[in-house]
Amino acid sequence: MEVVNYCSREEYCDDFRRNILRGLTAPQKYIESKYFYDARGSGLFEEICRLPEYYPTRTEISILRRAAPTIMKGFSAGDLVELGAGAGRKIRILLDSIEERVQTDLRYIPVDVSEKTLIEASRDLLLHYPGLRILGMVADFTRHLEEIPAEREKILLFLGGTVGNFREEERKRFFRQVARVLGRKGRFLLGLDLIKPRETLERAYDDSRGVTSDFNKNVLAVVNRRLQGNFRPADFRHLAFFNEEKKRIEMHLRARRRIEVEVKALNLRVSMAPGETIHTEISRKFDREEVYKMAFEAGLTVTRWFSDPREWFAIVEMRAENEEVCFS
Ligand code: AVJ
Repeated sequence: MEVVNYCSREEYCDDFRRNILRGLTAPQKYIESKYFYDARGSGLFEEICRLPEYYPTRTEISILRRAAPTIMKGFSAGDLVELGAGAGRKIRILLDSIEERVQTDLRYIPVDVSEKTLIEASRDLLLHYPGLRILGMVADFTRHLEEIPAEREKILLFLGGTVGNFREEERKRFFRQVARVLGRKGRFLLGLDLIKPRETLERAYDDSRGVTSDFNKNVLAVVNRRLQGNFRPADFRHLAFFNEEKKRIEMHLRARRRIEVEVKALNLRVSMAPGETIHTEISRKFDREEVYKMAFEAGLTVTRWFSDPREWFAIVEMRAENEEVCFS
């Protein structure tokens, strides 16, 4: 196993400070959802994935199981690049679908901002696939996509529906970068949550056991710890609703009373009126037409569409549209 690191702590902290300052002084206060995932937040997210109401993870895994042989057919030499790899559970489904008699020369390239997660997951994976080559990239997939090795044919995986957390302009930029990185034969596998009845969506983001509420409020503890803040999570209520016009779940933290908070490291005082909210997440839901349009705008073509019988979630395969050449 080899690991390369593209993230510096200073850069991360500068970015964090800037983002929090901007978000907490905006007319509609916000905190970006990428900051949910410290150690406790990642643990709470794992717990969310096991909730009966939270359908995306379970649905995506069932789709992946069925699609894996088709996806992997003929791909015996090349790189499997996974953005936001996490615990590495999904890659196993792909590796397990390769017929045993096939000789492979595959390399797994997990990309994750957490070096600890990356190394632990890779060690674990090596116990099951001793011959697998692994190149871990400690990197932020919104910034370091160009660092992905270009030489070999690749499948780029971005699963879990995380693309739904991007704002529209971030998503466009991301897709264009992906198109560039893919190269001539590369494929992009994207996990997307689809539009469905409001009740199902809202239950998934406001579960009866309150795990999503804890997950949402944990972001305040992240700000407190990193920037010497004194938010009291109990002063806020978890709010999650489907914004039909914008086709997205929104999560907010709503002040139960008047709030006066100090964020010492930013030299910032924050006041909130009762009922005022901090917007903490968007989770965009898509339909087929829109996916085709997004792909097209970035110079990508949809080549396969895998879904579940209820069409609650999709794994979409795309390729970059390249100019034709006279050799191959
Ligand atoms: C990690 C982006 C897939 O948007 O559904 C889960 C995060 N937020 N419950 C999502 C999340 C609230 C999740 N993703």
